[in-house]
Amino acid sequence: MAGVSSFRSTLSRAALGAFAGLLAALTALVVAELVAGLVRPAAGPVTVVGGAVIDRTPAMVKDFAIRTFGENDKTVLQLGILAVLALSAIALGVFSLRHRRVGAAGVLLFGIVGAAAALSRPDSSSIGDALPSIAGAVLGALALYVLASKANPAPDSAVTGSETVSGAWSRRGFLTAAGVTAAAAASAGVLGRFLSVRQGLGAVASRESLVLPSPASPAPPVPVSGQLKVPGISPFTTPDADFYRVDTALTVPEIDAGTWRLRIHGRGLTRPRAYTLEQLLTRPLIERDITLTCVSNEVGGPYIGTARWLGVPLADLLREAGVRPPSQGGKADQLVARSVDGMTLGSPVEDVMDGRDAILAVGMNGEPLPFDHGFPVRMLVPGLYGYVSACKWITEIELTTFDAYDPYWVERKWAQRAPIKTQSRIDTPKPFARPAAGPVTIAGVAWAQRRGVARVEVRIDDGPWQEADLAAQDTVDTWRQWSYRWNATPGGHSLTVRATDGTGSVQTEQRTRTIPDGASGWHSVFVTVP
Ligand SMILES: Nc1nc2c(c(=O)[nH]1)N[C@H]1C(S)=C(S)[C@@H](COP(=O)(O)O)O[C@H]1N2
Ligand SMILES: [Mo]
Repeated sequence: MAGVSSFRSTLSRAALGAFAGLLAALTALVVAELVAGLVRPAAGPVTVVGGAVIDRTPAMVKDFAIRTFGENDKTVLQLGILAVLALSAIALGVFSLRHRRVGAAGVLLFGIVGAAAALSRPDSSSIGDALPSIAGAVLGALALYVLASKANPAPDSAVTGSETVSGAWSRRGFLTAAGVTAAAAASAGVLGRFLSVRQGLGAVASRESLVLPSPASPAPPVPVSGQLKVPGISPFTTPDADFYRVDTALTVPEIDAGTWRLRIHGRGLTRPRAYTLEQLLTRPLIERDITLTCVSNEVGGPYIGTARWLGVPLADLLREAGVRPPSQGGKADQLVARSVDGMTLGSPVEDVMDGRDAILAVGMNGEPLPFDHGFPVRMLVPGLYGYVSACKWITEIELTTFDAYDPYWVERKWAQRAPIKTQSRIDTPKPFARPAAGPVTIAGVAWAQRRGVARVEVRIDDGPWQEADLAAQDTVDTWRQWSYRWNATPGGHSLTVRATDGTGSVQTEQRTRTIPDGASGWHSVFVTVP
């Protein structure tokens, strides 16, 4: 009997400890986020630890995460961090019932890890970035210490056996302490939320009040014959809300356009330059349709989209600053773009200055850039995968060499140079669809930026390659829609597509992985005709 009841009381003591631990951890987190709201939102512990994890994740794992969780990869990471914290909090809480000093010290240790992560972030510029984690940990440790004390019998109460333990600790004292802690955490949480919303307001207002000038060189309208009306095909222009997003930012930078600056410096410049957004907007702007593609896109994958971009021609800006391409004796062969969150992307100077429409974009489909896509300014270089060209939230351009500097992804084993490979995708029918026998429209998109798409062919099972109908080409920098009328017969069928680019090269059948310079191979879809 005594055994059972002491087991039960041990269990309820453990629950008490777990509860204390969780409450202390919650306090720590909420206080840390509140202080981050005051110092710098991006210095919050979950953001900095998440960022540090992302940076240290091997490319294969990162590729797996993007593949498996898609654009939810960051949510999964944050939930993972919170789960680790919760489990540690429970363990520390239970442990602190017996050793409350050590338990509290354990909480402080987490604070030190958070502070170290904050200071090691590439966008950290001040020791103040350690403050959120430290402040949170101090208050969390205090909360755990007090709760653990209240959960124990007062020192002078006689403990005569396990039966009396549960009676000896001050239930009321513990509940009061827990209530006060919870209320404090809740108010800190509300205040923190308020502060971070207010911080973002300046950026939001600057975006809302931004009036995009009309382009000196507008894009011609997309030809009507460039847009097929097949249900299920990707629209020629991808709406902003549907445009894929790939980046390492756990907190999307919200930049106030009024304080934004772009610095250009490095080799071959007569002198460093700096531009405000206003200065950029007084220059002649160009408007172009450009299809952006991610190197992490699997064959048949979703990380591609086309938008109408408005911005400043980058080559003009560079030429004005004295930069020459290597082919004309320029000293720098790599242009490194740096974002406010410390991301670096390197493009060949030769490509940027060879006459293609490399731009510093301010507008996307008629609107200022959405925050997710780089407001206020991002770079785009047609023909290059995003990770070597499309810097969002750009704030610095440095002219250097490929020998002298490896940007973020190159340091992580991706290729230094990465022109986009010729690819095609079947949008409809979807994999494992069950279309009725008879005429079925197979359709999709094909792309080979800078070279253009000259031909698309479709193959049913092991049959001959058949020419698909092509939508009119918008430009060589955009994808091209295609369709093929198939007379479907009952049974299982595999549908395959391949494209030929403007130079006459046929898309290779050879399957490669996304690492190091983009996936290749043919896209196939299996369907069953009932
Ligand atoms: N600052 C910053 N810019 C970035 C990235 C990033 O992680 N940080 N990712 C790049 C990659 S890998 C791609 S494919 C494109 C994606 O742009 P999008 O999110 O607007 O589609 O942005 C590029 N620019
Ligand atoms: Mo990418």
